[in-house]
Formats: sequence, C-alpha cells, structure tokens
Amino acid sequence: MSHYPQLRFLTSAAQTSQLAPDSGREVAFAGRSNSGKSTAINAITERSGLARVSRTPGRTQLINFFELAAERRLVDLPGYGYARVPPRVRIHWLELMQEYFNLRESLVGLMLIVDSRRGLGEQDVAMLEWLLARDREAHVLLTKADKINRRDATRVLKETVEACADTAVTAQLFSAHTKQGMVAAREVMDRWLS
Ligand SMILES: Nc1nc2c(ncn2[C@@H]2O[C@H](COP(=O)(O)OP(=O)(O)O)[C@@H](O)[C@H]2O)c(=O)[nH]1
Ligand SMILES: [Mg+2]
Repeated sequence: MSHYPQLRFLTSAAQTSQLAPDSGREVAFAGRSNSGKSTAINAITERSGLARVSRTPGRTQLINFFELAAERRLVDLPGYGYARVPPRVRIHWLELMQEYFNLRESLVGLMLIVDSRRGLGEQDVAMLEWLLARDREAHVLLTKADKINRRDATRVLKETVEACADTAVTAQLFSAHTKQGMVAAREVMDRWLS
C-alpha cells in the first residue's frame, strides 16, 4: 500500500507549453543522470514501477508529472550531467529547466538527488541557486548510502551541510535499498505539500 493511495501519472512535458496546470502545490525531483532519482521517487512513494529506473541514463528530456492527491504533485525533472548527450539536447535541457523554474508558481520545493559517492557537483549547486533565487525550499538526498562506509557517509553529509551553510537548504543520507532516511525524506516532502 502506497503512502499516497491516489498516486497516478498525470502527464509528460517536452516543452513548457505542455506543463500540468500550475495550481496547488508541487515538489520537484532533480539530479544528475544515474544519481538514483527514479529509485528515490519509487521508494518514497512506495510504488516500484512509478518512475522508470534506467540502464541508459540521459535519454529522457521530459518533465513527468504525478498526482499525489488533489492539487498535489510530484515532478520528475530530466537528469543532467550525462557525458554522451549532444549539445542541442543539453541546450534544450537548460532552456526547459530555466523556464520551468522561472514560471512555476506551484513549485514549493526541490528534492535534489545526489550520489553520496560523488557529493555536490557544479550543476547540482546551479540547481540549488535557481531555487534559492526563486525563494523556494530545497533538500538534498545523498543517495546510495548503502554503498559507502559510515565514515565516508558522515564526511559527505558534513561537506554538503557546510556547502549549504548560508542557505535554508537541508541535507540527509538516503538509501532506497536499506530504506535509510526514507521516512525523513517523505516528511520533508509532506511538510512542503501541506
Ligand atoms: N546500492 C544502491 N543502488 C541504487 C540506489 N538507488 C539507485 N541505485 C542504482 O543506481 C542506478 C541508477 O538509478 P536510477 O534511479 O535509474 O537513477 P536516475 O538516472 O537518477 O533516475 C540503478 O542501477 C539503481 O539500481 C540505492 O539506494 N542503493
Ligand atoms: Mg531516472
């Protein structure tokens, strides 16, 4: 049983004219390709097939909208940072993201998905800066925490928190495999949506 019994796919947008109606509240998930974004969405919603876990990262350039409840949405933003993406796809991604962040009134917060083995990268920081410029909330999920030891986990969390020190951005460790941090992540999302 999902934590969101009414959860359903709404629509996909390849351009901003195709976005779901901009009413109510929505939380967006963003991150590098292969950071574990789809896996995190599936874990948090307890719907294994909702967002597709990909073996060929970087292919989808779509914004996917899911309805959690009436006027409450989860938004799966296209991943970034994949090396083998042609320049025109990269430019399309940039334009789509900038338009989305600039336009979206219903966007309340961003879940930034970061592989705990890599830590925050340049593009991740750019995403956070877009959000903060729009006065929205942001929370970093340091994923795949099951793949690193406790010492490295403590270090990457500390580094992330320090990098966000002058902002309201929060961060936590997360593992879809062990469910570490799953309830905490959902609480952040539910707080933003309420
Ligand atoms: N060990 C481990 N692997 C994970 C975890 N989350 C994702 N992965 C793996 O990382 C790869 C990329 O995951 P995916 O969700 O498709 O990433 P996305 O491209 O960001 O949507 C897949 O092989 C997942 O099985 C996790 O918490 N632990
Ligand atoms: Mg994905």
